[in-house]
Amino acid sequence: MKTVYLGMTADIIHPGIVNIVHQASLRGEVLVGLLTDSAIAKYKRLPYLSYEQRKQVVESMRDVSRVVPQEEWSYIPNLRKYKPDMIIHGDDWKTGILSKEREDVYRVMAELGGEVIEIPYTQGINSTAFNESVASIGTTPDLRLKTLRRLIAAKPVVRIMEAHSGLSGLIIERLEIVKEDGIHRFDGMWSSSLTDSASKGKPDIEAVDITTRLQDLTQILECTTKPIIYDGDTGGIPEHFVFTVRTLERNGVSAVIIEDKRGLKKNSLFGTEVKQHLAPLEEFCEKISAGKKAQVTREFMIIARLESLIAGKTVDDALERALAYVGSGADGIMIHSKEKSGEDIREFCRRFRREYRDIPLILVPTTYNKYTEAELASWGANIVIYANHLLRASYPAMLQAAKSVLEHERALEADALCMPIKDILELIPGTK
Ligand code: SPV
Ligand code: MG
Repeated sequence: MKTVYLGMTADIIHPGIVNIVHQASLRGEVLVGLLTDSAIAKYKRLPYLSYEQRKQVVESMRDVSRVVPQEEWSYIPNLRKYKPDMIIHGDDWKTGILSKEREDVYRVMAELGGEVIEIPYTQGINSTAFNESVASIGTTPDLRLKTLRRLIAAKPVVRIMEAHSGLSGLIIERLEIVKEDGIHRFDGMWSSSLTDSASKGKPDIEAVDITTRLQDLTQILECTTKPIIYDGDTGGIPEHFVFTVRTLERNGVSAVIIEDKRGLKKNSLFGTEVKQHLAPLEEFCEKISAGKKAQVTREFMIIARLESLIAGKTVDDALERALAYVGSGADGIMIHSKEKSGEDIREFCRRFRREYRDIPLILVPTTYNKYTEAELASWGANIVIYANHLLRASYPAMLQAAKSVLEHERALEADALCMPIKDILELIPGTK
């Protein structure tokens, strides 16, 4: 019996997939290479179902003989490993992002003495179109909450951008750019205390209460599906923090980050220009434990944020605290600094990674912004947060338009600074 290799994601099983599986089974035993989350994450959004769930579905298909993991987006490693007699694919890969892969597959199959079978693509039915319609339905709090942990496991570095409104959330939800190494997109959103406060004309001193911040977060939840990391400031007193944890979980937020400061919180980027009071280590450990005990789901993450470097203390101090916080149950560590060089952060990462290889490490490179995500990942970072950029970008744009109207005493000149009316009308589905 010949073997026919078929790579698939199998998040949504539709007639197009049933057809290709059947076509494969007419030619031999069907060996399905099921793409893992990390193989998919490079090019596409994570599937709705986990690998194990997708495997269960595919294994139950009558025409499938065996399911093996395909760990890479490329078919080549599995073709070399399993040496199938044939590989089958829809002819849609002749153009677009898969055409280069097609060439490689032809070359390798020729080397292996195998054959490439192309079958006509089932018109009108494909996973991408299905994914789009599923995305338009939205998500559930449970699905959204779990996605952050899956992304951390699937991606070398998870890319998070600040959102402070439905509109900024939509940019993060939709924006994609195609680069040589795949499609780049943001993986999720940061609900920042700085930008939430600033957009209300309030200082970043925990003056905007959680109820108000949650009302605004609801706008983002309503029009997006990607995971959210919530900036919990100091977390307040433990007796209050436990309620915050449950509120966030109920809303499908994936993680809260709380910082080890106490008293009147001032924004970290002031550094030692203002008095930054660090919380005593034991006190902060208790808050983390209280939060961990309060959470209902297994997947929600409580991430401890170290403010030692912000308060002018040493990397030693930060490290001692990090180890204690992990010991108290923190699911991840965020280390913050306002130094431009990044040297303090790099040293911390190196030393922290010597102690813990797998605890997620979160960096917020607002000041040390010369480093790329790949460089930060090589230091040991799992998540990179761009903490305030959409709000900071929008303010000068608004200011410029306002100045132009004042200057010219009419709006004609400001028009060139604005998006066309047609575009804003078409931006949000359902406006017409
Ligand atoms: C925020 O975005 O509110 C943060 C990050 O806490 S920072 O402003 O750098 O402190
Ligand atoms: Mg903040």
